Amino acid sequence: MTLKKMDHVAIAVENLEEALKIWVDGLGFKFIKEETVPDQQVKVAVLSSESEHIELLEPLTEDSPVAKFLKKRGSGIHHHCYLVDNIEKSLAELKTKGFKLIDEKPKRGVGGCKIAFVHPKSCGGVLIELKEV
Ligand code: CMX
Repeated sequence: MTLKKMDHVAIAVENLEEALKIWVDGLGFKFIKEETVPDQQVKVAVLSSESEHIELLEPLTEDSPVAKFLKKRGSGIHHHCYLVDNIEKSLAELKTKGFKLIDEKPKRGVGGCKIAFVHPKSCGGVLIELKEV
């Protein structure tokens, strides 16, 4: 399988408006867009620097993955996302290699892209998102 390149790092936040003060007003990231992703129960702010982008994730519901993460660990890096050419093929390859998949089939992420998550227990404690654009 080829992870083509990193797409973004996602950061779990309690409140997007407050987080934007840090990342946009303070650190100088450019605000690209805000979007709700119903499949993942999050509101997402996409930000960019000159060469990369990050996503800030605010949970929409109490029992969503990001809400659980915040309760357990507080605000911080939630996952890394990597681009792949063919997400179904990549998931099948990772499964064959013994990785624990959270999503056996892709879901819809920001911009309607196909996305799927690989469990942090299989990836040295890091939640990995695969994305096909
Ligand atoms: N990174 C690293 N480890 C994580 C983690 C994360 N983001 N989220 C949970 N974990 C760890 C927990 O710390 C816990 O570890 P221990 O057993 O050592 O304590 C373990 O995974 C289980 O965690 P949990 O709190 O019991 O949570 P669940 O098992 O219910 O869910 C997970 C964990 C990863 C399966 C769930 O968060 C998930 O399905 N994630 C994928 C979807 C997602 O995160 N969506 C939001 C982002 C959407 C987007 O960007 O579009």
